[in-house]
Amino acid sequence: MKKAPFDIEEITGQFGFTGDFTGYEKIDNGHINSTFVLFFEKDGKTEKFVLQKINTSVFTDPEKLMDNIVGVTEHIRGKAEKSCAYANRCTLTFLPCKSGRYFYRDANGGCWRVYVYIDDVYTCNIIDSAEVFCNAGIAFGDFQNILADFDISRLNETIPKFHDTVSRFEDLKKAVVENRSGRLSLVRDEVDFALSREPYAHTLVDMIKSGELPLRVTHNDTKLNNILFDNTSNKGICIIDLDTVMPGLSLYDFGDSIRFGANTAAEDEKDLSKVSLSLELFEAYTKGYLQSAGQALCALEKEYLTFSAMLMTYECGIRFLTDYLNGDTYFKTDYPEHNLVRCRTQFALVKDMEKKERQMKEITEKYC
Ligand code: GN1
Ligand code: MG
Repeated sequence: MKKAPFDIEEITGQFGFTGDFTGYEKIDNGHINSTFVLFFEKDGKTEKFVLQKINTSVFTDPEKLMDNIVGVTEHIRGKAEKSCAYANRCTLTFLPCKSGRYFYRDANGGCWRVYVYIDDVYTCNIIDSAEVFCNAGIAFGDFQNILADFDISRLNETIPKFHDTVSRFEDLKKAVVENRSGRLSLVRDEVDFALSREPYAHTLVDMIKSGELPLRVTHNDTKLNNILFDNTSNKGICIIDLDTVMPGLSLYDFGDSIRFGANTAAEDEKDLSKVSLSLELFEAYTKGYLQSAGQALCALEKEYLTFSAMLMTYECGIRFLTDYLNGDTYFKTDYPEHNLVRCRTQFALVKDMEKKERQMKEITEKYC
């Protein structure tokens, strides 16, 4: 077995695994934390756990982070136990370490947490089945409904101003001025694209300030690969990656789902001719999401669904561009141009959505 990037004896001692460790797999889905599945043999059976190394440059206060996550998962479990036959598969179960906390800090400052692996599920990075994407919409809509009565004041702001698009826009302008990576001359077109759409950045932020849009418990990172789909039913049974659950706008969650899941290409596709907004997938998600969350949404939230997809895509493009200019200090990258490639797909998708705005609006109106 190749040497693991964690000390299994130390981790086992902390989280109390009782089987024999037989190996691990790395999961390469996220851009921030590092994730591994651990395998143990016990009484002739295989037990699996997920081990994550929390990125503490991004999540600087793991205590507050885990408070949010444990609070939210307990709330979901409490409701699921009353209404659902598979309550232990509807949310994540985190294990405490020896100190009783839900993360363990090693001698080098590394921060680790563990949850029980949920079996017989799959995740997707790209989807072509409208039916499964409709199920994704239902799953994120349900997530919002279940947490509608969770006391928002209990939530810590794990990353301040996370979807504050005005602040993200200012971050980009600062990165352009500082040009820390020396790459500015390579990205003039992308910077111009971002700057020319500044009004986008203000739209929702202004409506929060004026009190027109309500803050809700939101996931804030509703990528398709943050849903576990049941192997048999194809239903989205469990929402994962709860690090950014914070007060926010329902529109952030809707928009980010469309950004990632209704794109006909991967987030880091180099061939921009493959990037487009699938109206079929957009319709499927809208239908599922409004079916489960629609009743809770106000008229203004419904009116801005299409805009939110454009905004979240624009914001994500800005974030990748900012990181490229800053020298790739935030998102994990596989090669030097990775953030620029990701930025270009996002902006190509924004352009395509701008062309399809009228059709998108017709779809949201149909299901509202
Ligand atoms: C990051 O870790 P991951 O891949 O789920 C990021 C999201 C971005 C996303 C872009 C904490 O999510 O905000 O939308 O990459 N998470 C954080 O793919 O910044
Ligand atoms: Mg994440």
